[in-house]
Amino acid sequence: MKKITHPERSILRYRWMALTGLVLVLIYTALTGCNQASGAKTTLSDTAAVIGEMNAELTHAPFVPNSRGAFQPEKVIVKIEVVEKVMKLADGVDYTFWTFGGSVPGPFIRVQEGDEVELHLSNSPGNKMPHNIDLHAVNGPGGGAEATLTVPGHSSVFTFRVMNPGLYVYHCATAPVGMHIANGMYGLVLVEPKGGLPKVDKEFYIMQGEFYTKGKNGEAGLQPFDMDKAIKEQPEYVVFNGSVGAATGSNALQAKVGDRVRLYVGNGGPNLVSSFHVIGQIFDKVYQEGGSQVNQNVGTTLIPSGGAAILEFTCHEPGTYNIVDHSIFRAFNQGALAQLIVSGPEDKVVYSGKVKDELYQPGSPEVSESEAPAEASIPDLPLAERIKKGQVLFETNCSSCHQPTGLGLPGAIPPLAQSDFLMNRQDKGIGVLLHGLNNEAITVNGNHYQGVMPQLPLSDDQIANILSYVRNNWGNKSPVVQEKEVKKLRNQ
Ligand code: HEC
Ligand SMILES: [Cu+2]
Repeated sequence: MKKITHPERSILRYRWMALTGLVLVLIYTALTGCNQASGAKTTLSDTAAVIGEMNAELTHAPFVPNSRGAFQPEKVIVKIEVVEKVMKLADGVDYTFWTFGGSVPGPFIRVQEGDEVELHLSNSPGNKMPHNIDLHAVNGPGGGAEATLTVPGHSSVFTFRVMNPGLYVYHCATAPVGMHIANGMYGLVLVEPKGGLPKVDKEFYIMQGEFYTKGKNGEAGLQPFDMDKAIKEQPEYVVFNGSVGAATGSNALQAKVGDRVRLYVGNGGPNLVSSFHVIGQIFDKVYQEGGSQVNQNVGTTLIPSGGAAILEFTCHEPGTYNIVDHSIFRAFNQGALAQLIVSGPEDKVVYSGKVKDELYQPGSPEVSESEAPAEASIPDLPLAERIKKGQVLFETNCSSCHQPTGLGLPGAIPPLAQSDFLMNRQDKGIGVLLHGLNNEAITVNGNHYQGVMPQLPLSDDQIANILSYVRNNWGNKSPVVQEKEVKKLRNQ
């Protein structure tokens, strides 16, 4: 403290001014109900008492670190290494990712309100670019970006107090910022409120992001970043957890009937806003934008670029649930698809499944089975005609899942192109189209699938057309499928 050397009078005047100031502040506070000043003070004195020191448990998506449980502020040391490396973006497609901790998204950081975080950011000596980290959980310039700008072969350290509970995005903010994010540099930090979030059975970490490759979606090989497409916001891939199929099929999230599930969902962007939805589930609790406001009973929630949300629901019914960006072409054509497989007993009251399937032909007189023409009287059509009609039917009924290429979606939807499962079947695939496949485990060309192929309301003639087309396209070859063959199996 500096010694006061002013004459007595000025000290008095200073005291008087200070007192007036304080009175004014009190009046202002009383009038506006604004207690920011005292609020900030409380937070600071609370956070001042940091007991102990620990290394943070960091996890890669879809896993989430355990809650510490003990709610007293600690000094938490978080060590993240930035690694630039080639990894798979889609089947046959590679990309040079820039990563926090070697994965996209980066590690999940879980801390508690009041903690002091000591963040160590190392830039691997093999890297080419400088990097840094901007954590949206930081109160301070650049969210830490300025304090952590690090060249390859160096390491930076800074500390921050987490004073606001919530779920926050972190990302690299080194110029060109968009490019660092587009290459995969993002992750989530959860600041648990005092007392913690309520306990649940399963917690998962999902993060969306887009990729802008020079080559079109599906074009094989190592794909460079395309700045023009990024500026125009026209990605080739929109994915969850860093690659197409990162959380589908054998990588799907798993839960049981009765489980309470909590999803920590982030959107790294760099550009798109996510219309996040789990097909067949209702988020009975949504911490909107990762904040403290809880919304209830939501079907689709918006997650801004650079934002997050905490979503909860209870699994009532077994099955495979597709997790999508409901800007739906992104899901079925660009990769924004994950899956949750719920196992356990069915509850027919909650969900009956299909109970009936009838032909619906408004205008034409009802045709009962017995009056329908006998198999023998149904005419055969030539292969070329069936293929032509079948192609149109395929495009409207099947290609959204099996894709126009017939290649399906890795891990989620099996291929029809050169499918040994389809081509070796005695019934030519008629049974699959008549009845669908309800969560049956099947193997197609050595890959395992367990999904739902819906039973579609198709007539015998239509099924014959579709199968004639499918079984003679994309390198498949086999005889025509006739309507009477379908009818015969339907009547069995
Ligand atoms: C909603 C998505 C969806 C639609 C629409 C769909 N399928 Fe499927 N299909 C699937 C899934 C998922 C499976 C795998 C089911 C399993 O794992 O048991 C499958 C399996 C199949 C199989 C057996 C596996 C294989 O690859 O050979 C055939 C054949 C098939 N579908 C044909 C079709 C045809 C033809 C259509 C259009 C009439 C169609 N599907 C429409 C999702 C779909
Ligand atoms: Cu970077």
